[in-house]
Amino acid sequence: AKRSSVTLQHGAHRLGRRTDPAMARWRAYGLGQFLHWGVYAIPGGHWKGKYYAGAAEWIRSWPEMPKEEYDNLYKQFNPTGFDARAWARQAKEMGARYVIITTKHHDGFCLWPSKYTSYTVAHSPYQKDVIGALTDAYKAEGIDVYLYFSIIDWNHPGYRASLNTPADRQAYEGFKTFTRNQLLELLERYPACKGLWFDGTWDKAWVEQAAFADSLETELRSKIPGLVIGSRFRADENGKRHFDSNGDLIGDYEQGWERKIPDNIQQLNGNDWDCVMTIPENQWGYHSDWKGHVKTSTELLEMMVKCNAMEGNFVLNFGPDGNGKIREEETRLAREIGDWMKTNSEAVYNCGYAGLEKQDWGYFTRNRQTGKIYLTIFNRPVNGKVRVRLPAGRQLRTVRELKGATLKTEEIRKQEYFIELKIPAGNIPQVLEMELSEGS
Ligand code: JFZ
Repeated sequence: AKRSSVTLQHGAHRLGRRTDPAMARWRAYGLGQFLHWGVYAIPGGHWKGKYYAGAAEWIRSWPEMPKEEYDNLYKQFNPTGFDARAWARQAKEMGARYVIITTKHHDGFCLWPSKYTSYTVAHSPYQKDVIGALTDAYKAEGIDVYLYFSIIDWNHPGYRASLNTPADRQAYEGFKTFTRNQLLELLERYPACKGLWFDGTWDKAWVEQAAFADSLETELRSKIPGLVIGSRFRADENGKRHFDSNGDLIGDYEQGWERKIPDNIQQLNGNDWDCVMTIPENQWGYHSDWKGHVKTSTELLEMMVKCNAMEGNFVLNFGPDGNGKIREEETRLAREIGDWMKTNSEAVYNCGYAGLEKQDWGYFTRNRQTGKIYLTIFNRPVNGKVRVRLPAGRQLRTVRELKGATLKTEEIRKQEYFIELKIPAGNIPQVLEMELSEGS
């Protein structure tokens, strides 16, 4: 049944996925790194001996935090331990193919020397352009750079969450001009940037700017061919976010999977998507004292492959400290993930949905170019035999370890097989490659 559709001025610009090479490149990343860094890394989730239980990058909004004191923290921003190349090397070692960097979070502090505000790194004791250093360093490692930008800006005098009076509206016009200037400035300064990751777009004031945001998005896209922008930038004229009033995705990929992963591929309606994930439960910026569960590398690897198996990119967040260092826990996880990626990344890069039903032992992924099908085993059966079911018309031809032996298989019933694993049970997810043939 055809759904009813309304005519929109500012809805989706396109139905279905982008098919151009820049988007194919985005789709092939598999694994990305998110970086949340700003002046919130200085208090690191504490103020005057008190513990802030919220996300560290939100500490300014805490009643215990005097706003004038927070807004002067930049005078202490002097991360002498910051080495952009060390971060980039670590990301490369982990296997990240792209990075998303906070140029400006909700607090408004700019990690680049913006000429439209004095609340930037240029006016801190550090002075140097952090975004420039990171862009160069990641590029040198072959990692594509995406810029995170918060529309919410607690520092700008014209920023409003809602527009209730003519004076608000007037102030907000100044804020819109400022926002446009900053975005154009970023693309001009960092032309290697492959895309923008927008945030802080849920306020009523911004949601009402459908026409402005739509024309700004078009303008930004005209500056860098192939620029990738997700669904979290603009709303349609009815205030619908991510999906317009017809249910069609706004932007290039669904950007709503924040610390959560869809259960099945049907939920995604064929759209591209990313999942951004924290290592502790909900901390993006540096919090010196993580409470609660901290994810392990095998948990994170499972999340990544699960995303890949449903055509998504997995983006793991890092929150460097106020001195510019990446904490020990994050460094260890990056190394563990990288160790696994060194042997197994062919099941990740440019791999997506294999067209086979999800099974108990783990995830199928399929390389979009070669068509090779991989099995990543997270739940190893106690008998050491992986039970694989295939759809009618397809038969199992061979299964092998990556760069290893062919494994013994047994047809246990029609279109259902045991694969006998060779390596002993352990805590490292194993990847197998499988060849199928047509036939019943
Ligand atoms: C936002 C920020 O507020 C947060 O500090 C962090 O930068 C994160 C990546 O993005 O937080 C969100 C945004 C969207 C959702 C949840 C938290 N969401 O869509 O569920």
